Amino acid sequence: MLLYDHPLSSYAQKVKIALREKGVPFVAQLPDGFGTGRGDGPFAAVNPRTEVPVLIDGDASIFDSTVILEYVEERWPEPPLLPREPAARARARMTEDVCDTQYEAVNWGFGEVLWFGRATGDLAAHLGDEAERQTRTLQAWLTGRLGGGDWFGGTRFGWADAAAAPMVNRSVHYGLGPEAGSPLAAWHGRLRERASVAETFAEFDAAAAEMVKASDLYTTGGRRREYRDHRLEWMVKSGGVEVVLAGLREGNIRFPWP
Ligand SMILES: N[C@@H](CCC(=O)N[C@@H](CS)C(=O)NCC(=O)O)C(=O)O
Repeated sequence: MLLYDHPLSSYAQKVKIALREKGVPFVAQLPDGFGTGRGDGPFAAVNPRTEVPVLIDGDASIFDSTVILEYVEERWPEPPLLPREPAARARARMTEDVCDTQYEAVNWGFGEVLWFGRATGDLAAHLGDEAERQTRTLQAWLTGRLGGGDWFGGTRFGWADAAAAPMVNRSVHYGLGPEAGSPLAAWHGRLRERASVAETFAEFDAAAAEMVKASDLYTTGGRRREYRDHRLEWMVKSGGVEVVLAGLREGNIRFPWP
């Protein structure tokens, strides 16, 4: 089984955690031409959006991390990641949805500034402040959903944990992690001790160290960053419309297919 992957992608991390929880072996591969938006080649053939993750399982090729997660849960039901009770299942899926849309966008936007230097001076400081404020809001929301449990579903690691893990861990990487001693920090500590997550976070750490060296890839290096839905919204609502306009002028950002 092949997973088109980028180790920094929170969406791909969510899928890898799920596969590892279920003990499903896979080979992770960075697609050729990733980040260019090129519409030819084997990657675009299986996902016209040219986004990771994509799971290839025999004749089935599946894109979108939520769709993949549903597939993985149905194809390898044990151990289950979703709880049995309908309201609890909906709750897990809502946590995932907020992580995939609002939380991921904040992390991504902060990365555009911190890793790729898309803003400098006052604008960079402002976007950094916005990322921090919004991160705190999202972490407070997640803390409420965690409640007094070890995991988001209570006593069992599950769907919402897999979805939230890469988001909160990315904040930790940025120095915006939950306050030491808080329930969310304790949850993050438990995550790091779990084999499926530890392996996935180690891949993230290795790729993040490389990213620092390749920080001009998306500004002068021929790659064009995809500005889509929640990410584009984040940049605009947080005061970075100039970043979008400059990227369009310089041809180093793109919008999604088609
Ligand atoms: N909704 C999709 C989003 C996937 C996505 O945006 N992936 C990013 C990496 S985090 C990507 O591959 N972007 C393509 C690019 O930057 O060229 C999912 O959940 O899988």
